[in-house]
Amino acid sequence: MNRITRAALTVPIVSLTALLAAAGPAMAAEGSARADLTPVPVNPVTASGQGTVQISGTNLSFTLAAQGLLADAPHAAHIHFGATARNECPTASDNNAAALAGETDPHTHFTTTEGAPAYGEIVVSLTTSGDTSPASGLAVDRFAVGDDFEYSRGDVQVSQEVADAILSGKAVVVIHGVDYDGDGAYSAGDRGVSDLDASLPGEATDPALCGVLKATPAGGVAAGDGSSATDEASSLPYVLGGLALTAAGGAAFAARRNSRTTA
Ligand SMILES: [Cu+2]
Repeated sequence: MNRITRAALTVPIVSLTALLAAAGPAMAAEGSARADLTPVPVNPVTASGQGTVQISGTNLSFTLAAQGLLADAPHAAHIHFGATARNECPTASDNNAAALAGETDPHTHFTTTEGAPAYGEIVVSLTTSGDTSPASGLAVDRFAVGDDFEYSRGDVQVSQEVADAILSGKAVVVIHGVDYDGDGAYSAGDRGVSDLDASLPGEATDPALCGVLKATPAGGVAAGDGSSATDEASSLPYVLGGLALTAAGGAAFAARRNSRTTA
C-alpha cells in the first residue's frame, strides 16, 4: 500500500493530465441506449417495439424489433434528432400544427411532418442493408417487412453530434407505416399521398411507433441486449475481486472505506 501511494504521489502532474485528456473523450463516447416503442397518438396502431443502440465513438450498432404492425408491408424506421426539437415523442396536440398537402382528413391522421417538432429530422435510416444516411429514409425496399420482425446491424457511421444526442437521451426511434383503412396494404385511401414523397401513399410513411433512446447503465439489466449481458458478466468478477480485497484488508481498509463513504 505504501509503495502504491508513494508511486502515485511521484507521478508527474503532466502525465496525469495527459492520461485524463486521453481517457476523457473515449469514455464519453462509449455507451448503449434503449427505446421502448409505443404507438404514436391519433393513429390506429396496436403494436409495440424495441430499439437498442450501442455507440463506440461515431460507430453505431443497433437491434430493432416490432410486433403488431401491418403484415406483409415494409416499415421504414429511423433515428430522429433535431437540435431545436423537443427530443421526445409527439403528443396528440402536435396534430394539425400546420396544414399539410396530401393529407385529406387531418383530424384522423398524424403525419411524420407533424411529429417533427417533437422528434426532429431523420438522422439515421435503420435500413436492413446498404446506405443508412437520411437519404435512405424512404428506401422501402431496404426496411424490415411484416408484423413481427427483429434485425440488427453494425458499423453504422454517425456524426459526433448524433452520437452525443443518442447518449444524452435526445434521439428518438420512429417506425413508420399505418394502415388507416384496414385494407391490409398501403393505399392512398382516405389518407391520400405522403407528405414526404407524393409518389408514396401516406399510409407508408406516417409514424406508427415511437420511443426516446435512453442511456442504459454500464452493466445494467437491459433486457434482450446481448452485449449488455456480456458487459455485466465480465464486470462481475471485478466486483467480487474488490470485495475479496476488502475482506483481506482488515480494519485499516474498512476505515478508509468508511471515510470514503461519508465524504
Ligand atoms: Cu422516421
